[in-house]
Amino acid sequence: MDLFTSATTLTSIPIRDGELAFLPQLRLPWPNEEVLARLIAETGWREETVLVYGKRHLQPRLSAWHGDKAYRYSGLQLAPLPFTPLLDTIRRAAEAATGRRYNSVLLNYYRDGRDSMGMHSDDEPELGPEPAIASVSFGATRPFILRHKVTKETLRLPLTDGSLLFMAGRTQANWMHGINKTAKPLGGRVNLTFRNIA
Ligand SMILES: O=C(O)CCC(=O)C(=O)O
Ligand SMILES: [Mn+2]
Repeated sequence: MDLFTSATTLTSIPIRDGELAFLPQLRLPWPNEEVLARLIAETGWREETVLVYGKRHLQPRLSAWHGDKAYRYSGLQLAPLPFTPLLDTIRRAAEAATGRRYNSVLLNYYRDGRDSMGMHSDDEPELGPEPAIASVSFGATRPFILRHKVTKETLRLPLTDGSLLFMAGRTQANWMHGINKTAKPLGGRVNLTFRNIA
């Protein structure tokens, strides 16, 4: 895709009780494949354990947390790494596209279709009552599942290579989201969720 003629404005996705918008291609100074390869090679990936009902489990993906503030997530405290020039460039592109500022990013690396993320909301108190989250994806397309907490209405959004999904307003309060496992032979995918921690 020609980065200089691609759309640079978000398209709103109307949902009940929340705000969602999508940009098919975030404008960056490098091709998506190059960004994916560098993110995989240059990130200090960790295989984190989480506490589920008092038991420790290995998360089915690799992750890394960059920013100025520590972050508590499923009973673990992630010590932040500083923003790298690459992450800062992606952050500035995400800020330009969404009109919001972000001081932190959680990276997740789904090595293949067996890696996943369980249904959850990004509703930690330090994100505020209406968190603005810019979710940027590189590599294999994985469906992003959104489920309304009360109506159980379910949306399935394919997050394609180079895309940005913006979640804001009451989306985290009213919806859960996650990435399912799949038996399809898929390559790697890196997702970055830019957040603002108070
Ligand atoms: O990989 C994704 O698209 C979702 C990531 C996510 O929900 C998170 O980092 O909180
Ligand atoms: Mn999330």
